[in-house]
This record gives sequence, structure tokens and C-alpha cells, in this order.
Amino acid sequence: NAQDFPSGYTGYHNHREMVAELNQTVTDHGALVKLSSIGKSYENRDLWALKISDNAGTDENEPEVLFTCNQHAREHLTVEMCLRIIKQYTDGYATNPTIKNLVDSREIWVIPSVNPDGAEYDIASGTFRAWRKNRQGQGTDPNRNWGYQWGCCGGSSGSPSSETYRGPSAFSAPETQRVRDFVNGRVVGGVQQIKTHIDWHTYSELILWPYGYTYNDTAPGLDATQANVFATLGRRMAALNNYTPQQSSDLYVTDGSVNDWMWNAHKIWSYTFEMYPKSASGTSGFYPRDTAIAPQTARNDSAVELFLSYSDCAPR
Ligand code: PAY
Ligand code: ZN
Repeated sequence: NAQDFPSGYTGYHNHREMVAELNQTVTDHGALVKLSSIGKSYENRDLWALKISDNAGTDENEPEVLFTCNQHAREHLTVEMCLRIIKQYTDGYATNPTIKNLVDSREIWVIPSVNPDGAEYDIASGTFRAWRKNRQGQGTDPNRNWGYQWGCCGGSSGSPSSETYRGPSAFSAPETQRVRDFVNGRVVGGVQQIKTHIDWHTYSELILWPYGYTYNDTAPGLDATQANVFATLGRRMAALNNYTPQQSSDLYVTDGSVNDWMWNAHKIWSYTFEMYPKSASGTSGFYPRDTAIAPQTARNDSAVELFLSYSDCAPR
């Protein structure tokens, strides 16, 4: 039994509505999409992944792109961003040649809610709790629980009551485990099929790239050429959505983040997008009214399109 959003926010999708939307997409665009669960959350909700491609039921040899949303519970606008991407690349297929070309030549994976337990808990009392973590014990911050340089360097806490609790060990959260296993499972014939990834968050209007664990631009596994690719594509996307592009640690040091693991473990060009608003006081930035959904998700259309176009090559 899913919770409802308070008035002024009913345009957001709660978990039940999100699942209904995914199923409707399957009904409307059966040949273009495949819906599967990558496993369960701590509270036993399915973590749904929608694949968008021509011949979606077949594993074709095409570059794969991953979008993940809602690692953090209260960042509800990101669920809407993932749903927007799904709508754009399914509804637009028949009429928009650019979209058709991208869908035909890529396999686009969308996981619209990595942390459904936290998202439901955030709205369960009828008012927002400003909850960030998952619902395992006092809660683990999923974006401090990934297994590269976990807990090494700062920006996470070993205290279970902290907002940035990293968990007792890397991948202790079922949600990060499931996404890890899904990504590990995309290695086919020794080659990782997923080339690029965006993890959507709110807020601050930023485009971030690895590493988060160190202030250095280059570090083991990330050389100057690669750092330049991250920055070049980051800046090009930022020119389209008017976000600020920077290395992740320029915001603050974070160890155990998803971007660092995706890059280090798989050389996936992994970005974090921090959505609207640019700034806010207290926790208000996490709760823009539902009237912001349409403009603030559409704002990323051209950056997403550019990002998809680069999934088979690095920008120069
Ligand atoms: O890789 O640097 C990174 C991730 C940065 C985000 C994080 O802390 O995980 C930034 C914050 C977030 O979206 O969770 C920003 C928001 C405003 C916050 O809660 O501080
Ligand atoms: Zn976040």
C-alpha cells in the first residue's frame, strides 16, 4: 500500500504510481521496452529496470546507457526525470528521427527508483520527513555504500544515526548490491556493455564526475586524458542545461559514491546530475511543487540527447 503525496505535490509519482506508469509503457510500447526487476529492496519492494531499444527483448550488440534515479529518498524530482526519459524515448520514437536513431543504435536502461523504501517513508506521515537514506536499521546512505575507496577519505560517517552513514561494509545495502550485480551482469564476453551512466540527484544544479574521494583530478585508474573526457562532456552538457560542471570533490569529498565505483570497477563514464533548484534554505530544496516537474525535467532533454549520442565514443 503506497503512500500519497501531500496536496501541491500530487503530480509526483509515489511507488505504486511509478510502477503503474512503467506497466503502461509496456502496454503502449511493447516492442520498444522490456521491464524487469533487478531484485528487492530491504523492505522487499522490486527494483524495476526498464530497457528501451528496438528489439528490446533481444540482447543486441549495441552500446548500453544506464540512468539511475532516487538513490536518495527525498530527491523525488529525480523519479520524474527518469520517467521523463522513458516517455521521451518511447513516445517520441515514431515521430522524432533523432530519438529513433538513438533508440535503434543503443540499449537504454532506466532504473527510476533505486531507493523505493526511503521514498515511501519520506511521504508516509502525510508530510515530508526529509529522509535521505534507505530503511535498513537507522538507514544507510546508498551513495556512501559503494565499494571503491569505501570509507577511505571523508564525506561519510561510521555512525548509524548520521545522514551519510556508509553502512557496516561496502555494499551492505541491498539496493546498492542489486544495482552492482545488475551492472556486473552486463559484462558480456569480457566487455562491459554499459558505456555511460547518469545518477540523478537533487539539488544544486550541478554536473559532477569522478573522483569524489580525492581532490586530485587524476588518481589511480583515472589519467589526464580520461579526466579531460569527463570534463569536456560535462561542460558540453552543462552548456545545454545551464548547470555548473565540476569534479565531484570540488563540491565536497565523498567516499563510496556510485560514480567512483562505476568508473573504477567498469570504466563507465559515470556522472551525477544535481537537479533544480540551484540553492535553497533548510530542506526546502528537496520539495519543489509539482509545477516544477515539467520545466525542470524538460530542461535536461538536450543534455540527455547529447549524452546518449556519446555512448559509442568519447568526446574530443
Ligand atoms: O558524487 O559528489 C557526489 C555526490 C554528491 C551528492 C551526495 O552527497 O551524495 C550531493 C548531495 C545529494 O544529492 O545527495 C547534494 C544535496 C543537496 C545534499 O543532500 O546535500
Ligand atoms: Zn542525493
